[in-house]
Amino acid sequence: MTIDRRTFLHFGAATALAGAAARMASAETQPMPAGHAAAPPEGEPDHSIRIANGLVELAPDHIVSTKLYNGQFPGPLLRLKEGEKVVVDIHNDTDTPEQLHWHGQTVPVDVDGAAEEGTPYIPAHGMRRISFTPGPAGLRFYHTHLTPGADLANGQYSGQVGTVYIEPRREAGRYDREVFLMLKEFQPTLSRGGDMASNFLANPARIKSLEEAGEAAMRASMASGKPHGYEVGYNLFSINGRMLGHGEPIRVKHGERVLFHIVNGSATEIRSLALPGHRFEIVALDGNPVLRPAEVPVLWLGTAERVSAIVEMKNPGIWVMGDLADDDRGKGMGIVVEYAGRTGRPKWVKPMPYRWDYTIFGRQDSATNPDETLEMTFAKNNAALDGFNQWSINGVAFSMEKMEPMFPLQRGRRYRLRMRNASDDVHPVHLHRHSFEITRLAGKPTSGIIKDVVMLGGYQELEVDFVADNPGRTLFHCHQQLHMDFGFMALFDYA
Ligand SMILES: [Cu+2]
Repeated sequence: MTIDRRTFLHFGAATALAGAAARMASAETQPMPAGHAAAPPEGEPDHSIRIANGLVELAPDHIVSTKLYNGQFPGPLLRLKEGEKVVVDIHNDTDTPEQLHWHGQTVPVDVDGAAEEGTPYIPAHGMRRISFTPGPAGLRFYHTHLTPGADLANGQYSGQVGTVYIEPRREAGRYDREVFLMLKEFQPTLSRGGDMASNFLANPARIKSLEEAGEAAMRASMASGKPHGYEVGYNLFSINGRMLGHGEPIRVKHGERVLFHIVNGSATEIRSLALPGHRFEIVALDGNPVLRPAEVPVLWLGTAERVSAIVEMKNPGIWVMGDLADDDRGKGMGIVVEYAGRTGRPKWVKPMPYRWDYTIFGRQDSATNPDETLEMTFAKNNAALDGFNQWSINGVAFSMEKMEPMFPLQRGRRYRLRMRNASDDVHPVHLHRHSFEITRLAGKPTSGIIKDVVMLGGYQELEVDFVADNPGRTLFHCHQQLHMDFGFMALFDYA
């Protein structure tokens, strides 16, 4: 498809560059500490978000009490406009300070919503007003950014997740309407050893040295009498806050082209999604238009990843759009798609095996050379912290007391992160306040895929590049809540 989208992509790239240039210019003319913004204006806010406890009716016999945004789950969909400044008031009606993170946006430190970077807390029973210029365009989201640790009632285990859609100056593609989907689990519990899918990534080849290191560490831990470290499982699963079969179906017409904007709002889980008899034409990853839109039968989304995909409705019936895991779908992870004029029970058909491959959406050649490469090795210390796994980057577990930057950067340079995973877990790694380009995945050079979260397979390597063009402290972490809370974070810093 189509000249239109290609034209858009070029346009999009050009405006993104112009935006970056404008940001740098304005930063140069206003003498302010790195990464800090001017005080927000007075008057009425454009948006108001209130954090408070409330109830979510996942199904008539499954009502959960948790922290919410504006008393609803998901939080209100915020439609912002690229480049048009907004003022947002965040009220906190709870007894504990909060952080609200604008995931995937290139905002300053004091807006971003991460205490590790220096964003002020939203005080308990207080309010913070922030102001920022939304961008980049596309599907983003907002979520709480605390460190709940072993407290599964808090942090992103709660219902504090909402979608942001930043309207581009010109819309991509041809579609009839948009549907936003938020994937989210409730009622978390601790378990020993998980059942999370780990064999769904393409190019599953493992790096021998990483595997030997990881397996040796695990054997030593077991030999010392330790059990497997804790994992988190869930009792209830939902799309848009409703268990499968309990919300309104997505009502479609034959021939309609529906653009799905899908957010994985999970604290810890990787999700899959299929719609029997239909294919997804992926047009954007993490909100960024892809170079080469491609059709896939199944979506895989790591924690905090987003997919925008068009589905042409050409197979009339009543279908279950759901997770491939029978257990999770059985406990609610799905939504019914209902064609006009059709009746009957929703039908699920297990899709053929399919491996997820980011590289089909980009180019199979090398990206621009970086100015500098930063090496990172991720390791797990099994059950080392009161039964929880401890995680480290280059041997250092992040300290929430010290919050020391590990990687000093220089503004304007292009950095390559060479990430090596010495564990068997899949890690959805995330960089705050910047987007990155995937430049090598499981040994294959690639370019043109822009994201802010990417899954790194067990005992695999991954390289991403980013340009240091948004000064201040910048948090890098695994988006799996258990991993980030127990050491898997690091700070970049540049003026
Ligand atoms: Cu992780």
